[in-house]
Amino acid sequence: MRSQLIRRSTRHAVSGLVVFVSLTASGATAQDIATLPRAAAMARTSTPDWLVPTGGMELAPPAQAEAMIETDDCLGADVCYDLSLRYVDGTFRNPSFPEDDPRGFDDVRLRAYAGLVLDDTGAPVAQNTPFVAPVVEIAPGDTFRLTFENELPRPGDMVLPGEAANGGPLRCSGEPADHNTPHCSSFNLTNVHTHGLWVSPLGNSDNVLLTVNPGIKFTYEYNIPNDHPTGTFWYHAHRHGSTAPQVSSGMAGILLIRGNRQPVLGAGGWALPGDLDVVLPRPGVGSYNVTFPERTMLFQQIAYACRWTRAQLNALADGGTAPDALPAVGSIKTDPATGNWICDEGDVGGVEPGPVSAFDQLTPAAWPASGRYTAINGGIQQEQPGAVAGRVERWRLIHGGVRETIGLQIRKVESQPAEALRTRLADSAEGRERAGETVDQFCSGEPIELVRVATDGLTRPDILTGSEVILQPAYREDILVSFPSEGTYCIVDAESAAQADINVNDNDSAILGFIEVAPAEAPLEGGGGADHVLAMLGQSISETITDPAARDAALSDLADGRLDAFVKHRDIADPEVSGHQTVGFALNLNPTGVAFEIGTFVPTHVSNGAPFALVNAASYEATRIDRVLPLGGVDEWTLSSFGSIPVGHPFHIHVNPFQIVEVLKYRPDPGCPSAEGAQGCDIDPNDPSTYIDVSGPDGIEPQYAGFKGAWKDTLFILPGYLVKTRTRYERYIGDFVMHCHILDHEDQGMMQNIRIALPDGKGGFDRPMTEHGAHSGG
Ligand SMILES: [Cu+2]
Repeated sequence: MRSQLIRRSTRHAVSGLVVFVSLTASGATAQDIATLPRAAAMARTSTPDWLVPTGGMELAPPAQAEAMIETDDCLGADVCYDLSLRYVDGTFRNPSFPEDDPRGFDDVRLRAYAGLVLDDTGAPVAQNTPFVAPVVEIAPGDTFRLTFENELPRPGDMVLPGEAANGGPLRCSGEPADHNTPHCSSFNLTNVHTHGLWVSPLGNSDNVLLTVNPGIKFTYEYNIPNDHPTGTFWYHAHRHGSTAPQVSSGMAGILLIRGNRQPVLGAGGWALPGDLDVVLPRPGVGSYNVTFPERTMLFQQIAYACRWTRAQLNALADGGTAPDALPAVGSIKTDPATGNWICDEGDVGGVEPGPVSAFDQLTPAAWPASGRYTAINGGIQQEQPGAVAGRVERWRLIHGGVRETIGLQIRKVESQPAEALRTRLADSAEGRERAGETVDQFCSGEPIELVRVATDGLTRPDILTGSEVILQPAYREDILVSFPSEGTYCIVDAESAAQADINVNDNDSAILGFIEVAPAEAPLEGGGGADHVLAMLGQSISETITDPAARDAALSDLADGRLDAFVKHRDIADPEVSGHQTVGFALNLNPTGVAFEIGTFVPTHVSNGAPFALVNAASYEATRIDRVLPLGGVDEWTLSSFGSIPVGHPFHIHVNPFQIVEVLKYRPDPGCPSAEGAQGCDIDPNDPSTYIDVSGPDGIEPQYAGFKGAWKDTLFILPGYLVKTRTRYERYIGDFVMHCHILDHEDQGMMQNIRIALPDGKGGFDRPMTEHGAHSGG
């Protein structure tokens, strides 16, 4: 992806209301395969230092854009963006049908973020990718103001799929008795979450307890502290009850924080962290011999469906379909042959509340059944251009999807001409069930080495190299990639082990996109793999770190495979820990349905089972504060997954990230953790010898290998494992949430309210406070 940065004068020419020109955004077409899906950058109204190229080059604006929205003035150093939420029309490629079949492209109408970008002439226009929000780029020290307007219909004005009892339009009425029950009345209520930012959770800041109703315009203000880490973050909708349907509609965008801070070496080691951006300069920003072109990929799982209308059912009946063979009005259209969701010519897909069950498009079974593919920056199976063999690229990967684990691999197209792959993708009618055959047949090269340098936006203390990056919902990973030779490469979502997949039954592997790689500019030494990447990184450190002692120390670290100079958070050692928390996720099938709960747990000594017992499990209650934590405290959190439905849950907590201490495999089945010993299945929570730590670089669970010591904000908690993390409650007080990032789980109750209070536990809050669950220590 080309640079997405846009310079703007402090007060740009267009202010106040601008006539909205066109709402219809054209989506992917056959021709787009040859161009690229590129996320446009959102227009900003000030120019931070890092945006000014020192090499005398101007940065290129985004290539295409179409509509126009209103803009706003912004004074001084503030950084201001405008964002609207409204229905947007577009088109998605449906690879289950050939391109020349009318069903090869589906028309959709989805709730979407509509932002402002600049076109080639510097004029503000709406982004060209309708279902991936514009990129936000900010810097430490910025005051980031986001003026957000919810232009969706009010709940009472919604017309739902299906029909009313009198045959008229079906309206959304009433509200559910329980706010964890999916209901149409929530679908158009929203707010904005800046995922991974270390900012205040209160007031106008990253406050997801706020509701922005239809018709409301509101300005968020995020004060990004000067010591905020730079990295790969994202923003998305987070209103309880509508998070899953809205993010499943594409209501997510890339949020990058960039910086140019040099690391500072002190007497006892690194005194101040530097920004990884310093040693990964992009082409055209500064003038360096070694540069790292950048691609940011937002992966989305847009779960649109088309539904039967009364007129279509009448036509079926007129055509001779027996009445008892007719689908229900408003039900999801499926292909009788494959069960995949289909849209007929003239249909418009959406993410809407079903007439029987509001979340019928968002169940665990729905996504695999749908046959949908994960999109990259709003495009399905599109080409990512501009790669050259031997160049080292920085890929910023963001899992902005809801319903599928991604096992990212890059594999070369071998033994087949690239044109055959294009033809295959254009002509195939295979559906997701057989997508893996295409991968096997065409993307048969060995996966290339991926050099992992940051996770969840935060620079890793140690570099991790491997052939696959497992991305769970909300994960980010910054990887360095160098293509060893020219040719065509597939971006593959490899099939995961069933347990490692959020659906516990992964889809077959699939091609998510592909890349044409031009010949190397000079002969490649060492084949262009991880060694080449690390050599180039070393050259760049030599060139970009200005203090000689710091340069030598950073190079010495690199020789040990470490990036300590660029790690924001210091390790949390045992003596610093002042308290403990336990978190047990539980998905329980009970007589009234499925309960989505979080509780705490206590150790118990057992044989052949989990050595912990879940207690105080409950679903989300908006008026209850589940944990009160002291500002300045440092807690060790122990997490596990329980429940009669044994699935993993991605734990996400707002405000403060956590460091992974260890991930312990304790379940005796299928193999006893202490190997063949006779007592191997006797689990004692107080006896560390009954566990295996799988978080080291050679850990046996790929999901966790190499995570020890890393800082993250989201972590998949597999059943049968015990995850220990530590976190500091720094700087910010207030109420916020932690939750499962399978967002339909969150909407249905797998969430807790967290309060960070002043160190004495008081803070002048006037809401009634009831503590729930075990709050031990701290
Ligand atoms: Cu969950």
